[in-house]
Amino acid sequence: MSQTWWRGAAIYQVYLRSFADGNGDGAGDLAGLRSHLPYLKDLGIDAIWLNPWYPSPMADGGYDVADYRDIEPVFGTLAEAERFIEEAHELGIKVIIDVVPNHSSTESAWFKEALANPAARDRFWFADEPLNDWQSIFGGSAWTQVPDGQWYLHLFDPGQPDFNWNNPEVHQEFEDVLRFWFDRGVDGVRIDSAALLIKSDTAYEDLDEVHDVYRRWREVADEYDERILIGEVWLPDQERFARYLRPDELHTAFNFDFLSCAWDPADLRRSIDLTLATHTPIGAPPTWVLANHDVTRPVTRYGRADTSFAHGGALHGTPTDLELGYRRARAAALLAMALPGSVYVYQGEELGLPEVEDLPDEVRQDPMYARSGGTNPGRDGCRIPLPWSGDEPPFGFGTGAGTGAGAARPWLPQPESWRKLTAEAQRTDLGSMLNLYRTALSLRRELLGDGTLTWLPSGEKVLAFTRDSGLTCVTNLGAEPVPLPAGEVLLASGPLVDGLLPSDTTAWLAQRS
Ligand code: TEU
Repeated sequence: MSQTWWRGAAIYQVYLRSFADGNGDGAGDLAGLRSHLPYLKDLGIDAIWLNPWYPSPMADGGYDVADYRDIEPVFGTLAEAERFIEEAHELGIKVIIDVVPNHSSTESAWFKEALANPAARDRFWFADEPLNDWQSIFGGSAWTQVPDGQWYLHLFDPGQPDFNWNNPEVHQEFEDVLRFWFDRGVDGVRIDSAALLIKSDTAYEDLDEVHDVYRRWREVADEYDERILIGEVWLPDQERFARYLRPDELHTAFNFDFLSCAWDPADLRRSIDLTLATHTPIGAPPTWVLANHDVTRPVTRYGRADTSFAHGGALHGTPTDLELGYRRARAAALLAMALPGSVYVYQGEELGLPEVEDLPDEVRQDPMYARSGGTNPGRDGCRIPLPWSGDEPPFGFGTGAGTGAGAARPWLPQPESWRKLTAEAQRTDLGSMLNLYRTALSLRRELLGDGTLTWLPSGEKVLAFTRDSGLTCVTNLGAEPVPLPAGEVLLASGPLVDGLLPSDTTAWLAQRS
């Protein structure tokens, strides 16, 4: 791959706990991931991004990190992680890991030291009383009291104490952590909650000093070949967002504006234009994201009356037309994959998995659910263990799971109806979501990726553009079928009708020369 492999990459997000269980204990692990590397190679992705794989009490699915230099025993060992990195590289797949610099875990050595010794509290935000009335992003107060009476700040769960980035030790620690993983061959890091690190007494989002952190991190990354920094930056203001992508800061950042869009031609076109307008002048490639481990799955979201995504708006029990959502998710995938820049695929997206909305309350694990008093269903519904094969749960998720007495069930239950959605069932079905993704990713590799886009004239319910290679992408978001421009149809998200592109369908065409 070129020096700039990441500019046009297709990056597959692995939520390790739910990907594949290699030892039958009910939780996904590195052994499971390693055994499915050929599947990912065959799917046609360029890189894997793994959610946190570090030792963790799992107060927030691993985003509460107890040790940044080791692997959670449920997932495997450091030696296995190194083996995984080598095996991925042998297949030509890059490896991106998650780094969580905003907060730690109450089980981290630093926090335990701070609890034991009030003189060792400066790496976190401790105070005699809460310094403000901030609310945790998961609900409830952002301050928790410790037994000796002081309070500490946690923007997320109480199990996730925030670091004090005014302390130089915190800077040094994370630069060392980056080197620790780059030395082990990791190709990039996804930076969790990247805009929240720096705090004043009254604000914590997007303070200017945060850019100094990333300038320094960029210097560290540049000590190595082709290592990239990817920001998780949720900011409504695109000008502010673009500041993270200046040439001496992060390489790319997730495009949450696009992810949050309704299935609506004007909204999508606005977001695409805005994205290109903010990225092009600074030379940063855009990213296109439809799903991740925090977001209602697109098949479900696009089947509702309100197809946009907003945090806290992930309410379950909303009437949903899953067939409609599925058709739109196919069309959206081809649209996203045709846009210039890199694209993310969240595990299970390629299988067309819906959100699981009917989990029994007692199995829900996301702290958002408990901390909102149950008013927010949380994010467990998009984190259900993948269905690989077979006719009944656990659908090949675990080698041992469910096959004998004492075998553990997957950590979240899978719906019976997923028998139709297993990777095995979809492999031989040419019309399946899996084969749509596979074909699209292969064509994308040949004809798309980084570069420019030219809009074509079209009706207002249609998005039509060509790419440098001549590939034309047309998405019909209107109710009526529309004619296609001249050219050979290479791929379509659904069948054409009398040569016309039906509602909620995308086609890719090659121009006739
Ligand atoms: O997410 C940051 C973030 O802002 C989200 O928490 C978002 O507000 C929430 O998911 C609502 O849906 C990152 C991770 O992606 C998320 O999984 C973690 O829970 C969070 O950081 C804390 O580490």
